[in-house]
Amino acid sequence: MNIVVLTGAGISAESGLSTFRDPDGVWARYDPMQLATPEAFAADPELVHAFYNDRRSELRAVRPNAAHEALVRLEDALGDDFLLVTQNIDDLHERAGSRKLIHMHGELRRAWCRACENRFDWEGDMTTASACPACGTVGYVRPDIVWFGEMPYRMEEIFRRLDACDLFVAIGTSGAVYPAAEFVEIASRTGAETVELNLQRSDGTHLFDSHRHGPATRIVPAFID
Ligand code: BJW
Repeated sequence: MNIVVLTGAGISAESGLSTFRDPDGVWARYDPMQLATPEAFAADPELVHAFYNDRRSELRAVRPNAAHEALVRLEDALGDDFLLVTQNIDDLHERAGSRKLIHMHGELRRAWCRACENRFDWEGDMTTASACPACGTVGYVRPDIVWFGEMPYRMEEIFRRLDACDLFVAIGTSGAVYPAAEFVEIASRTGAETVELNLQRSDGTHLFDSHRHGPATRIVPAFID
């Protein structure tokens, strides 16, 4: 059985990271158009750096939970027939032990130099005075994160795996952001069974063949084990 799993912010909620669109979510406190677009970064890079510096330091204080760990057991059982695609920019999947993982919206702990186009690991704060470790240029380093209006990463590979999968499982995502919101329909069209595991009904629940609702740390291990 070939399985593609898509995760969103809900899988990391019980580790202590905020989701985006819940009442206490990131976008209830901040305007995404002022922080998560290339235009926002061009207009006020220090504001955008400060937002991601805070989130990078939050990440250091949290740990993977039972849902991240259950996905590692699924990967161990399926090998090459498994692919995990996450919209999350945290690194809790890899800290739990996931290896076959695509960060389609980038990673908080990675940086991208717009002068030399290199991408590299990044710890600590990033500012407009940060120098690229590859080319030395100052002022061209940005978080390696996919903002609104930018192309998510490795989409060809993701679409190919969705076309070939037998089971598509979405975990902890509202289905509000494209192209990830369309994955369920792509998998359905090619005959895959589709399952939603989420705290509550999402915008896309009706698109899935079945759904289980509850906290990820309970419903994900129960589904997998
Ligand atoms: C729990 C839980 C618990 C809580 N247990 N569950 C078509 C139509 C309309 C618009 C567009 C369109 N196509 C493109 C667009 C524009 C745009 C878009 O989608 N806008 C919408 C708002 C309408 N999309 C883009 O710009 C994307 N680029 C693009 O499409 O390029 C062109 C392209 C076309 C075709 C193919 C390929 C490319 C880029 C999107 C970039 C998103 N970036 C962000 C922010 C950056 C990172 C950051 O700062 O962190 O990524 S936005 C934010 O939303 C973040 C997330 O990854 C993303 C998804 O959110 P997620 O994970 O679903 O979180 P929530 O909060 O929404 O939901 C959490 C869920 O968990 C809830 O349901 C809870 O109930 C649940 N939950 N606790 C289980 N304990």
